[in-house]
Amino acid sequence: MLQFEEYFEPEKGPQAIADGAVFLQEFARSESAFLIEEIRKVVAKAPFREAYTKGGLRMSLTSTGCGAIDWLDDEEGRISSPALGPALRAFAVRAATAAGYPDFMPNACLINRYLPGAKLGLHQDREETDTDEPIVSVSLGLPITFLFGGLDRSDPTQRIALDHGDVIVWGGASRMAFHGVLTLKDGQHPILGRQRINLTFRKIKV
Ligand SMILES: O=C(O)CCC(=O)C(=O)O
Repeated sequence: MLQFEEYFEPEKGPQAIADGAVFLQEFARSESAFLIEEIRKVVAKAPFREAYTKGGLRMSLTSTGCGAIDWLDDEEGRISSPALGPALRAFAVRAATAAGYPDFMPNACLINRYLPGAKLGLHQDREETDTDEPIVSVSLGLPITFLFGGLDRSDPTQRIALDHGDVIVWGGASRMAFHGVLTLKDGQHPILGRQRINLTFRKIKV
């Protein structure tokens, strides 16, 4: 049974949520039109597809991505993903810098799409990623509750309400923290409609 700390109520501006983890409320809001256009370009080349856990279970979200992502399987086998463009990379570098990681140089962006009812259970980002580098995570569209725990799955978990344009960066002592999101509630976002899109910028080992 998970234990939850008190509901986290962020203020605007960089806010530490754990050692090495920073919440940047609304950081991406003014750039959301640009980010959505970049997502559209990626999706035109690499449409959202079903995602599976390591154990082969189908997840409730769909995903795509750009850059050094080689986990985009289709029926014919692996496909090469579109390049991670310089403007998207520059955005991620700005977010990482604001969170205290000025040397972050991502080479990939995973794009997850949640429709109402989709969720992502607690997990660590370890597969294929460089665990010395932070993760920059951007929320667009419908709001969701983000779960941020500790290094053990059973550690207490903070709940953070994420809205359109919010960014969370975790690295250092928090890089391997368990995290996930609760089930997306139905709603209508003025720009993205009935969905939430999450970008995670990563450094993938190549
Ligand atoms: O959707 C989110 O906010 C979390 C995404 C995530 O944890 C992941 O892609 O590993």
